[in-house]
Amino acid sequence: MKKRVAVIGAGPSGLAVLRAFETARRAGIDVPEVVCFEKQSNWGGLWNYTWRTGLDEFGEPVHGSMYRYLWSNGPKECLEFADYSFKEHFGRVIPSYPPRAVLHHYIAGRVEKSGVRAYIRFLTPVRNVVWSEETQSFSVTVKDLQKDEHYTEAFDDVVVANGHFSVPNMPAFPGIEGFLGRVMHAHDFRAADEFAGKNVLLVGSSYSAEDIGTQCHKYGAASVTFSYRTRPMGFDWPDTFEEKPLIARFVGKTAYFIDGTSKTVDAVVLCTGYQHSFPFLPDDLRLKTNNRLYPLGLYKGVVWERNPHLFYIGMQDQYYTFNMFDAQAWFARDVILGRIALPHAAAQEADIKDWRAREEALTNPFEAIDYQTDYVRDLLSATDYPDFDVEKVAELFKEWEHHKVEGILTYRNKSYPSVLTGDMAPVHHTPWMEALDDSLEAFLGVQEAAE
Ligand code: FAD
Ligand code: NA0
Repeated sequence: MKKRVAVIGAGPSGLAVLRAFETARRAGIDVPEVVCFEKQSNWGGLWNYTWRTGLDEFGEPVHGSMYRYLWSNGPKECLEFADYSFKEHFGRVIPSYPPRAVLHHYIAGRVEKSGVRAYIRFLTPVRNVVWSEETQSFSVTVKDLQKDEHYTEAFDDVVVANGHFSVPNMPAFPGIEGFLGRVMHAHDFRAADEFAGKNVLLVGSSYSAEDIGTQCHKYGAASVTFSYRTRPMGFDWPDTFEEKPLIARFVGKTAYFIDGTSKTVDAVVLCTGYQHSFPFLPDDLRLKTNNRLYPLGLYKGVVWERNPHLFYIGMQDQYYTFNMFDAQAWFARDVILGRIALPHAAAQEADIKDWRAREEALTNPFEAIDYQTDYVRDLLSATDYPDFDVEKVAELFKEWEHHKVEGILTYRNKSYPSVLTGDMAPVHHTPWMEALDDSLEAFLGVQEAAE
């Protein structure tokens, strides 16, 4: 009987797995039957925007954490698929920081062309995964949301690609229950217009806080206050921004910080990160980690150490995204196809410990970029995923870091060269702070007219 592989999730990570198998199949290799279960009605994962928050029309938790007016926070040249350039997709060069809809178009375009949609069962969340030692296979139970029915199928291998920026990490602060205004997590933030003219407090000092704060400013917030736990972001913020330490308590609409200062605000957005969540997995198969560059338990960051038939894609904290998911997917595919032989348990353990020790010694973002670059290079060396110049990508990431320090509101106006085609991206027709329309048509259409 043909081997069967289940893929959980059709976001960039799950789609990378489908693409990897399809590429092998088209090269004449005998590949297993692949079935991808996706709980949403379309592919693209977080990039598939939804206006919904809370529960969806089926009572399922809404996966989406992206919001209107979201533009890529890193240069597209750092995430370009090595087997499908932006130029190939759009037929011409485009600026370096596209809005969400443009990146969704790019992600979808590649898989549309490789015809993998037929392998995906949409509106089908995975509910339960059980491993049988006896049959050496998994029973995967899913729900067909449209038919309102559960069913179970057997698989030889399971690839978990359900993302890890969807289930909020929600701390509480004394008095927050009495806050006289809007309180939400970044997961439920949808549009900055809501905060025009308002004073907004963002808890956290990472990408969500930085981006939602600048969005609120762009769309007319009266002031933006950040509250950090460990250290401030330290950018050269405009005058209406402030960075404060942790909140001690709320009284009415006023936040009191641990340094004794206070700020009266209209809304609080908890930009406090996300939890890895796998409610469909039993404890012995379940990755337990926080958001970091090298979670424990995964050989090469991909293969579940305790069961080599289980794989995880995209579970690391991410500088690299789409191209790293591809490198991981190609690796998982080749283990499943028997083209990569796994070393014995002690060697796997030693490899994981080595990567983890290196991760723990990192002291700044530049070292972290080099570290993830090494990781991607290591994966690339094991498969036939098209080689790309990871050293050049690392340089672009470092330039990006410098550009953010130079101007947190202007870095998205910069351009970078493609490491695949060598083409320099054109400057966008409108500076990011003035580009209020984030549609694909506005981004590409006016560009055409401007050329
Ligand atoms: P996801 O995109 O989360 O996709 C997971 C998929 O699994 C979803 O389709 C979901 O519906 C499905 N799923 C979940 N549970 C189940 C289940 N039980 N059964 C079946 N299906 C299930 N990265 C960048 O490179 N550039 C950016 O600018 C950028 N911006 C971001 C902005 C925000 C607000 C966030 C939260 C993340 C951003 N990212 C960005 C990082 C993002 O994580 C990756 O780009 C990418 O979406 C990760 O892909 P994924 O497939 O691993 O996960
Ligand atoms: P993210 O910013 O949502 O990005 C996810 C932050 O939360 C850290 O600053 C952490 O502080 C803080 N925090 C956690 N618990 C806290 C508590 N109890 N009190 C106060 N602060 C607390 O999450 P993280 O994990 O980076 O930071 C958590 C992903 O979303 C990223 O990959 C990012 O690229 C992506 N993203 C992209 C965009 C765009 O592209 C926008 C938003 C998010 P500490 O003390 O641990 O440092 C536009």
